[in-house]
Amino acid sequence: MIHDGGFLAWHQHFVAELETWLVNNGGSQFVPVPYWDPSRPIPAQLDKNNNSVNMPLPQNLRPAALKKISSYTVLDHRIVPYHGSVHDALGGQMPNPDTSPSDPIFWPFHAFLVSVYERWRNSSTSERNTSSICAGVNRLRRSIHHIRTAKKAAVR
Ligand SMILES: [Cu+2]
Repeated sequence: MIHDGGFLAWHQHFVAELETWLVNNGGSQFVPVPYWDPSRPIPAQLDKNNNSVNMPLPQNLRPAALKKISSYTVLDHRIVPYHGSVHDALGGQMPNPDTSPSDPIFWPFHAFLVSVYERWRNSSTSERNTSSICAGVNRLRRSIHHIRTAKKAAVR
């Protein structure tokens, strides 16, 4: 796990890598990777000896608070401790940074963190995207970018 300032950007990239792989290997129906919110029970198919955690997003990462976060660094510093506690509480392979990506819940959990990051990007006044229409357009632009990147990778 990366616990420095690049945490969120790195995880977004990591999830995107998996999505690219899925697109190139006949798994595009799983893209975008669905997210798992740690306040919900772990879906049975994804539970490999994990503990049920019931750990909702802390108040300071919920939508109202997110809107007031003015910098990436502040967001990153709020999400890192939550991320670490959920990893540790989940058990299975999740507490071990060397093996956690082999735990099925790893990906949907990180897709969830990426969704918090994207919600912030779309709501932050420090970004250009202040209206919901712009947010929709930006989402679309990102998926198109995704597909293009995936196609390029397939040609290589
Ligand atoms: Cu992690």
